[in-house]
Amino acid sequence: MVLEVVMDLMQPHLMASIVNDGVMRGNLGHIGMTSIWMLVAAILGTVGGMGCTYYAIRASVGFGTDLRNALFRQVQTFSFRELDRFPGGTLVTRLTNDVMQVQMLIQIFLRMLIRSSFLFFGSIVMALLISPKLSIVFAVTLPLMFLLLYLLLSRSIPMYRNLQGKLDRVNSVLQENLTGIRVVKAFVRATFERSRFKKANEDNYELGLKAARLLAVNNPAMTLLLNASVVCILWIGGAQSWEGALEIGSLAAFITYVIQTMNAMVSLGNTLVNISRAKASSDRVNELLEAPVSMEESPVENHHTTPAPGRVEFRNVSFGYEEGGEEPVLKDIGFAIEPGQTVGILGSTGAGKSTLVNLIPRLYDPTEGAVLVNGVDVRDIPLEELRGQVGIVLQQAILFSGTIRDNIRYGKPDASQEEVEAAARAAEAHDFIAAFPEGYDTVIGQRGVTLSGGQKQRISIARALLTDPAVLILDDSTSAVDLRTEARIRSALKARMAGCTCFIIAQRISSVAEADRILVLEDGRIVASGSHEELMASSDIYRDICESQLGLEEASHV
Ligand code: DUT
Ligand code: MG
Repeated sequence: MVLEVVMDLMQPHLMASIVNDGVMRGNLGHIGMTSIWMLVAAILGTVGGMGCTYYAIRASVGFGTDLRNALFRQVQTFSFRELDRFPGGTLVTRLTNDVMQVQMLIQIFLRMLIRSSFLFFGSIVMALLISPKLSIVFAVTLPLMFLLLYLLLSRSIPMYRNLQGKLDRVNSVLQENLTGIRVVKAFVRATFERSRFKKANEDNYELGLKAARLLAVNNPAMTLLLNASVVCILWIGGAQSWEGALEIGSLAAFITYVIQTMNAMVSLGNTLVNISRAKASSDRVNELLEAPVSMEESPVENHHTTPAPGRVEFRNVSFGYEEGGEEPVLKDIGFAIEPGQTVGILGSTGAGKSTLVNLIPRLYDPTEGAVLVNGVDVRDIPLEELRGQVGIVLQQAILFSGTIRDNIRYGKPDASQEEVEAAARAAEAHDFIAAFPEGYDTVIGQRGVTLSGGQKQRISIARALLTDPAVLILDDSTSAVDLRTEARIRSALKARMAGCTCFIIAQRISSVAEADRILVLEDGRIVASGSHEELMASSDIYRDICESQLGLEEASHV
């Protein structure tokens, strides 16, 4: 860049030499020589410019790539709490659009900002060298120029920052619609969504137009100022040249330097606008990078390894999603489950069942009290080890794009075909998988769209079974499976997971009636606990639930 700018600064100087020493004195040889020098300077300048562009792009693209990697790494360290704070949509925007903006900024910075500042100061120095007297013009034009720029920037910078917010809005409406497009269609809300998008899009357009108008007024004003100063220079410089104090070629070069100075200022202004625009993006990127990760691994000296099998204990556990304030979701939960026992958890929707089991593999940390596995606080067990021992089937079955086999062995990538098949059989998934023409090699779409809800649930159960966990948690994992299949899964599980501690969350009494222990959760508290027979004898709440389901399809079974 320095090479390009120096060559740019040389050109008017060489031009002046051609006029002064060549044209005015009729020296054809000098004209030829100097022209060649001008050509050489132009070529050198171009080479410098190309080199600068290449390295600027290389640096900025490399920076963008590193930044995206760093962000991705950061997101991977997030616990569920941070994931709640940054929903998927904004993560995508931040990792793509915002990183892109910052990347552009680096490039602009490396090229335009450096070029403009060098050109600005260089041209002033060159002009001073030609005629200190004429340079007085700068004393008038520069302050005026700064004033104009100040007016422009002070008004356009907030506008552009706003514009980034409008763009965010367009992106988030788009994002929401893409993920929810099926719901939009099912409720015939396309017209509404279209107008919502149109509104966000037009807001963006209008603000963009307003900012552009500001620039449209500014540029002619700058040009006016520029032309006025050229007239002044011609006026004063013309008189000097008449008196022989200034050669005509030098006057022409001087004017060129003034024009370069002013152009550099205009592009400096534009660069500043761009920078302020990218500032919004870089703030958003930083917010993500600097988000404190709430779930720290405890120091190594506190670490305990827990030999399987899994004994699970809750000691006076309370938990709230919002820190402080709000009423907690779980209140003073206490129970202990011996290895190999099966626990059923019942409770109306929103009672806190999923929240409770999520504390076992430490997807969240309790606000008060402690969760213990084999007598050790889960916070003192290395995360990887803990989660290796606790297999959880989350309430919402999420599969990855890829083959069914790869999905099942997600937690144990080196599992053999026999192991995969055995897990699939226990989850009652083998038969429908084998019925696909390509069997376990069947590729499923991005969210497993080619499978039914019950099929997805069974594949996620197989995925959890394959890792042979000491503690298995099924969070309403058979809700989309018919009763007969569910009963078969239950007996297969009993055979396969003998000795494993199981937590089964369910809505149907029949799913948990055989459990060693049933916990009934209501509004974040355990209101009844015991085996089916004990609860039938002692708990009104449990009997109520039973009676509401008895007489329905499950009566015979229970
Ligand atoms: N909740 C949150 N944030 C979350 C998840 C849940 O605030 O990320 C609230 C909603 C509800 C309570 O916690 O009031 C308990 O939710 P949970 O998902 O534990 O309820 P559930 O018993 O599993 O309900 P369902 O049977 O509908 O799965
Ligand atoms: Mg739930």
